[in-house]
Amino acid sequence: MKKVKILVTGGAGFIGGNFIHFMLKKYSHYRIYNLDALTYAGDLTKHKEFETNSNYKFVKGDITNREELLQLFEVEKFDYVVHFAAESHVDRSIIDPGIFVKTNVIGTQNLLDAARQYGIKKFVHVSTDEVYGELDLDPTTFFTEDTPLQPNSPYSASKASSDLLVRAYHETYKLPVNITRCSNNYGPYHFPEKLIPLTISRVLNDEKVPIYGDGKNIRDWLHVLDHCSAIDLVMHDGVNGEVYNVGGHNEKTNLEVVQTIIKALGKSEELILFVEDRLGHDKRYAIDPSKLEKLGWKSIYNFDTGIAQTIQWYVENEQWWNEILNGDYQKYFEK
Ligand code: NAD
Ligand code: TDX
Repeated sequence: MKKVKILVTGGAGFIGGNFIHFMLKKYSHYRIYNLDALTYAGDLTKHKEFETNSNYKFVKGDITNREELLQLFEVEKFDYVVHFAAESHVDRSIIDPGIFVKTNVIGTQNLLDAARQYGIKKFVHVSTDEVYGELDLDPTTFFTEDTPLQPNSPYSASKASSDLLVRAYHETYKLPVNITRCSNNYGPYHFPEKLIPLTISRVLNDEKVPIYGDGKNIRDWLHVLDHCSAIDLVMHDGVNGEVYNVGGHNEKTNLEVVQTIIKALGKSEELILFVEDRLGHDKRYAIDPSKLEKLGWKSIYNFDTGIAQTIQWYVENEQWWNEILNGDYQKYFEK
């Protein structure tokens, strides 16, 4: 049987990496191409078990390199594109916005052009709830797919820009696209610059955990495997041109998240260090996932079980995150 070819961009990162695991374990007739530039956030050790799997192929490449990308599409003739590759960390975007525009906007446009030129069944663009801006603390308000785009950070502005290009390629050229906008993911292989893995790794090392501002900002936590099942569903059944929000109604303040981790690891709350607030820090994110649920999606994880498993994973995989912490990352963290 001819294999269906899926191009996954950013598959050496956190969510793309989990998505590749999820798809290779679920389907035997898909051949996955992992296109990744291996920036500081990319790591291939997570795919070691698939190195000899004929359904998996790593391609080192940069989505901002248009010619290279067109050449790859010319040779491989992909059936699907699932686009994760991005600069993804808000704090880095505050320090250096330029690379966010280059990768997230120009890189996405290059991919859209390649998909248009060579034809595909579906282009899934993985975006974020941050494009909607922030909600106030009223717990009855949620982001829906109709919430206006009001990004507040250079990161979310670059993601919103890429979303608008994806939409335009559907409206103008009838490219079969979907956009997914998910809340904060957590789970295995989460890069330790983000709140949950940063907290777990620092608490395990008895180091202070920086909490921005008063710690009352709220995020809606989604287990990465629930996100993967959502993308799988949208890729196959999403109505062309539609946006789908992904979230599991797991709202927590940052302080609650950090306290949960400290408690689970049997350490003292004296490790908490309140520090200066993030510039433009969004107060609250919360997703209404009912449109995706109507399509057939259901989350499996609640925060209590998901965070317990995630902490356990970090305890058992200390070598993975220690290697990252001992590399160039340290210079960024100090900055
Ligand atoms: P990540 O930073 O862990 O991984 C990004 C990957 O993209 C890395 O492997 C990196 O090497 C690769 N990459 C970066 N620039 C590239 C380029 N120019 N060409 C090719 N590859 C490049 O990110 P993540 O957390 O896995 O996020 C994946 C996607 O999901 C992003 O688009 C992000 O905006 C979105 N998202 C993430 C979250 C979250 O909580 N992590 C939530 C909502 C949306
Ligand atoms: O050291 C920290 N202390 C702290 O209080 C860090 C790193 C974060 N925080 C706060 C800021 C946020 O309110 O914790 C919250 C979560 O921060 P991040 O993990 O940096 O995530 P966030 O900024 O919410 O963005 C994430 O979710 C949406 C991803 O990084 C994005 O890629 C995604 O689009």
